[in-house]
Amino acid sequence: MPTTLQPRLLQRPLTNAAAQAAEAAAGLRAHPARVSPKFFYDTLGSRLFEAITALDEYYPTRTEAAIHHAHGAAIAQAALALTGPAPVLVDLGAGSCAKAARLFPALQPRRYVAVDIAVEYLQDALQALQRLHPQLDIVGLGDDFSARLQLPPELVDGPALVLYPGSSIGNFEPEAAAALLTQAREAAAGGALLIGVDLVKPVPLLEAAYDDALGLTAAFNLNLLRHLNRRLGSDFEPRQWRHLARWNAAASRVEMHLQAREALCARWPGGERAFAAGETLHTENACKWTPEGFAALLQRAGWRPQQHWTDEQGWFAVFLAAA
Ligand code: AVJ
Repeated sequence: MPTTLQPRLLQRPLTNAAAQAAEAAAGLRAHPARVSPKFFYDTLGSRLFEAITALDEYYPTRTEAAIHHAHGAAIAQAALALTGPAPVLVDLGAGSCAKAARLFPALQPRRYVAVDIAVEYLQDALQALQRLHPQLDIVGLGDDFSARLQLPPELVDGPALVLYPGSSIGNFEPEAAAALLTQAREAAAGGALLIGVDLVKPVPLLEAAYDDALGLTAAFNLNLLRHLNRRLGSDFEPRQWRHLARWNAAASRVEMHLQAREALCARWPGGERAFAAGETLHTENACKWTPEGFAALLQRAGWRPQQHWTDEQGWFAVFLAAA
């Protein structure tokens, strides 16, 4: 029998259930009400997102994959030139880990550190990955890095390649995005960043990507209410809400909201929130960038942008930056 490693799973005490429930309750009580998009990602939410990535309307995942397919060798070579051989690969919001796994052959990482808020989904993905790569040192970190990204120093014992694919950076408004990217630079220990960024494009394409014909995105958005019910002990009834997605031109972002179909009141231990008919709960921002704007954001966070790759239509970009 060959020796096989087991993925190690570390859970941050920071990702403390009570703190997250208090954060959700504070957002619900605010006017207008808002809840962080991180509350999409219980196990079902992670699965629904995975299904969204297969939709015709949802172009980001396949467009980013096509960029990696077309330029994979150049991207890996340029990244390794910054980190040195056999880097630690840090994957932020790893989810199914599929994007990182496709980079393993070219990068030959010495360790794969996968960070995600949905711990159980991450654990399942890592167990499957460990079977495919029995000799690779795999570490799962259950963490909410939206508050603060800080990796256990023993995991990054040399220049790391930080991977932040899928344009998840779009969930952060420019200020918060700069702060997270600054923390990512500190976490890279002199290495590099490979990050996927969704670009500004015609509004009908953007709105369709967040409001698909099958209603998967609507289900993904409504599932946040079920997740809150479990985390907070609230009594939201998803049938009382409708999914909204709209482009906010001034802020260059697609916004998702849940809109109350009727007057209602949600209650949870220690609080309640009444919603008028038509009132909204803001659940997500998906900020869209120009290549110039994103290069400037990287610089603001102390990164040195090296180069970026896009698809033919200029819909999505993959940026490489040096710490
Ligand atoms: C995982 C944050 C990149 O904003 O496109 C998909 C999440 N929301 N459909 C995105 C999402 C609605 C997705 N990210």
